Amino acid sequence: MTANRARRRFLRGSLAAGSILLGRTAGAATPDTPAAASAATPAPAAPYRNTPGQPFTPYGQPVRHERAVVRRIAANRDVAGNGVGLTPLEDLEGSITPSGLHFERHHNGVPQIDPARHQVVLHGLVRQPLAFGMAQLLRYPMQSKTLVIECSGNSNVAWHREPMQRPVGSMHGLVSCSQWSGVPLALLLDEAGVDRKASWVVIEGADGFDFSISIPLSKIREDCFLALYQNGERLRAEQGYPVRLMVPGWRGHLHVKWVHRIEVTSAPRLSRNETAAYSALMPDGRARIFDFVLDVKSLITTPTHDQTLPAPGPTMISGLAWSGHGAIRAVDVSVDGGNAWQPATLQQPVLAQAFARFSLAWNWRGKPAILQSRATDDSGRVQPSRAALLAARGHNNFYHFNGIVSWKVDEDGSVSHAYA
Ligand SMILES: Nc1nc2c(c(=O)[nH]1)N[C@H]1C(S)=C(S)[C@@H](COP(=O)(O)O)O[C@H]1N2
Ligand SMILES: [Mo]
Repeated sequence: MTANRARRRFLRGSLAAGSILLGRTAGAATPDTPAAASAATPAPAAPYRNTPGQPFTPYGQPVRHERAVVRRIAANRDVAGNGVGLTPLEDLEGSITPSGLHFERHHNGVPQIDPARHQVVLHGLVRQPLAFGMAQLLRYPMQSKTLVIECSGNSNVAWHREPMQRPVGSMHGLVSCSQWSGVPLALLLDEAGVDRKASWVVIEGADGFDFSISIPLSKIREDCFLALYQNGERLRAEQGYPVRLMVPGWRGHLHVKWVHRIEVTSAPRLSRNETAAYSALMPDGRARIFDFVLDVKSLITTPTHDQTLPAPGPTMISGLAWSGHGAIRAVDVSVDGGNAWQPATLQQPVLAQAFARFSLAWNWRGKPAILQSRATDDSGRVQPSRAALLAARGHNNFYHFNGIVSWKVDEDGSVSHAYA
């Protein structure tokens, strides 16, 4: 459906519902009800109409009315520095995650690095080992890409046997999307001169956890880069300041933060974070390891648990879709638990390996409903149902959930998480 057609349909719906609301609340409309939007008289002059406002500020912050929009932190009580902060997806619109709300996943806390003393060492199977200070790196040609990072542990509660009752962000908020700017690794590798025997690259972070990851040399050369900027400003400490690896479309744990060592090798390192962790035990007892690419996935971000639909009538269903394999081609939405599907509108432009925002105007008739979204990417891959994913991967899983997520709307308008 085109955006225009969707908008016309939604407007027709809201006009009809608006007049019903007006009938019901006539005389009692408050400025908060949608009915008041058409019935209101101009507000009395507020003080800011005739006095100067607040002074200038060196760095803008969210306004106090939005103070509740924050990451939810789940820190491991037994291991200092290990845990996550989840993006409150239900509070956001569009397809860029504000830097201060980008999810965070650390294994040993956030190191406080002085950029003047930090270096990235490039060594191993190269003609000339090199060390780059941050001031040097900043002088290389840069590229900018809008990219999703999703932790492999995102949505892991969806493997549980019972649906957990939490808002979408606190179950599925280990995914965010920023514009990242930095230096293509191919440039630095060419400068060092890569040996013919090389086939892997091991990247290591400076945090004291030995966070190292092996990535095939072909991917590193194709599109990986060292990011120095996030959404136009230098990286946040939580995102890897002063320098992090970006691996477009691949899983979150590969995006090594606080990079200080890059070793060109002929074999993967088989570090903890690519063997014991971030691999998956299959029903036949074998493990999937080096399972790199983000599967196609989508989530309805509103309505979600903890929200209540105010009244029957027009309701916006909105959410996010992404795929490591390319761009999102379509998102279909079902309001009856997957029997009938309607195409949602995608906000333009739709970028490869980035969030695509979808929406669908739905006329809720006050009856129970099950809301679902299903994404298809431009490689033709389709997001699987939860049942299909469980059948393929078994019940031993913790990582890589990309099944369809369902939200149940009850007659009273309350929304809960459901398995359908
Ligand atoms: N050095 C280092 N890099 C790291 C990690 C870490 O703990 N240390 N966590 C990884 C994991 S598991 C994920 S999902 C992403 C999270 O990136 P973010 O915190 O910027 O969202 O960083 C990855 N890079
Ligand atoms: Mo992760």
